[in-house]
Amino acid sequence: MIHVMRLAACVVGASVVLLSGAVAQEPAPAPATATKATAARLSGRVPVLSRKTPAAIKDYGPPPAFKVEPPEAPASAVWVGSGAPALDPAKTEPIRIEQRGFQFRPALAVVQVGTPIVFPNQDSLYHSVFSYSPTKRFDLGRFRKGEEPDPVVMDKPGAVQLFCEVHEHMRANLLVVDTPWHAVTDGDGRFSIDGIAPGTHVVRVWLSPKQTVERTVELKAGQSLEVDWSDLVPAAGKDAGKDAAK
Ligand SMILES: [Cu+2]
Repeated sequence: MIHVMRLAACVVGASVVLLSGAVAQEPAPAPATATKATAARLSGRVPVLSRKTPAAIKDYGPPPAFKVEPPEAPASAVWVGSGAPALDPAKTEPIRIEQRGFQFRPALAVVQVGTPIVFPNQDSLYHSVFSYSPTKRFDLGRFRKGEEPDPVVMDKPGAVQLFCEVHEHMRANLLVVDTPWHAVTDGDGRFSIDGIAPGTHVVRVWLSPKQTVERTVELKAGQSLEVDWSDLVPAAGKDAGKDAAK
């Protein structure tokens, strides 16, 4: 019932799917909405830092009774602007973060505030997903295949690190942002974000739990801007190996 007004406002926008979060509801600086004619695109390349991945199997004790698949290749994340109101969880399709091959997949995700996350276990043994991050603390307890826990709604912006209590090597990063314009890069750092309202925007590039870099772009109506930020953090190269995701 509370959301009737927001829904009505969304219908007015041309790009409901991308911009439903961009309808101003509060005095915080909300990004303007874009129409099909004015929507801009930002694409390009950012660095991807190599990461130490924790050993899945300790070199003592009996071998585990399951096969640990390799973790996903590292990636970075990019988001444009801030100040968009939260999505309505009841009207937002949940994002899946599976446990598969004894790894989180995806290992990096970026979602808008209000997005519910589901954690399906695709393995034959128990997992136990939890987060101690101040952005969202939760502990799903042990669950096995077919016992999908209730979705967890990400209700404020920030970073969430995910762990499994059973398998110490498992970890994932979830970035909760207050903008509908976001992307995870491919393994080469390439990204593309569509539907951005024209204007001057702060762009944030997440490289690791300890490194997020800002840039500012000016996007004109209908513009497709390609940036090469592959040397965004020239000094980070030599430290990249130390920058293990915790
Ligand atoms: Cu696990």
